[in-house]
Amino acid sequence: MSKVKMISPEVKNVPWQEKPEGLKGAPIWRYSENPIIGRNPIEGVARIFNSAVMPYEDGFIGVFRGEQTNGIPYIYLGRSKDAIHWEFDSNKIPFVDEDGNPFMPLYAYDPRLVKVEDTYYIIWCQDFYGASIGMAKTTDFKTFVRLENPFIPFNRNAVLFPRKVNGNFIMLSRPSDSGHTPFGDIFLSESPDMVYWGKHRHVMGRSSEWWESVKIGGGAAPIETSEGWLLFYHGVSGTCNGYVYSIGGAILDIDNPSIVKYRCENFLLTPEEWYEERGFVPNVTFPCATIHDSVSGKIAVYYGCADSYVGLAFTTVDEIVDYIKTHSHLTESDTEIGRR
Ligand code: BMA
Repeated sequence: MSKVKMISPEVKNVPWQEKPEGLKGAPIWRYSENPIIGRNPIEGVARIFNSAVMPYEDGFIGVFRGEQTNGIPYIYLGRSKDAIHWEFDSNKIPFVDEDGNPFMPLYAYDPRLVKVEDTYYIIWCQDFYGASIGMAKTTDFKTFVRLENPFIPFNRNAVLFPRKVNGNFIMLSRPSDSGHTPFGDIFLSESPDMVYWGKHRHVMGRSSEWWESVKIGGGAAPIETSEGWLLFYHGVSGTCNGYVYSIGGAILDIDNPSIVKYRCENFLLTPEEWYEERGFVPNVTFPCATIHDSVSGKIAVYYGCADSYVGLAFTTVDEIVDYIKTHSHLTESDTEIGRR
């Protein structure tokens, strides 16, 4: 039984490995068999990474960023019994518009998968006169209906909350440029209907900590806990050899998630294994989902590695919340509720 409560279903078959002996200080530990998805996983797809998974029926389901052999990313559906070994559909997800006509964006990447009430939402980055957010919904993982784009360009990083707050859907996003964006803070927007988005608020900015001094962006769908919304996000540092993407952690106010209660000044995980440091884009750890069990307090974090692989790491809600609180450092830009 955990001290901190996660307000979410029990997931008995959450993937899990105990923390290795002697791993001092680190609040998250990697799965020893990482990466869980290697190169060329589907015919015509060179790499799968930055992907989101969740429990479904008696197993798990996920939406995967598949980089085709022509270099263009699309989203593929995958299923698993244990959330470690995955089987993928050989074709990309066939989105349709609200009239049932085929809709396929020019490209689609970094999908998130979030269930709100009885509907599963997929949120990703696609072209709309530059990088923008695309969305679709499904209730059966057979028909995927494209929704209106929530935001105008440019924006490439959106994460939906798993329940409405004060009656509205809540989405984090990171406005950007159309290129490799040398800046970026996390903002929050609300919607009564998943069509019209407003009440935009600033949540948190890139910080003075070196590991996240260039830009930050939402990661996994926030986990509701008795301490607030637990958010795993990515933070980017600029080096003379390019960007380095690490995983960070914060806890947002439960009723007003634009307020940051705690924000960890240390990264939780940074590239250091071969599959994180070496690949199509070296030095990237990019969280997109968690699977978590409210009874045991176990959390499995899914993250893209070096734009080439999917990795899995573990923590518990007690350990991660304690670590974030112990190492919390807030700045003025984390606590404002947004300039009107
Ligand atoms: C970001 C996104 C991610 C990617 C990262 C590192 O801008 O495009 O998909 O993992 O760059 O290349």
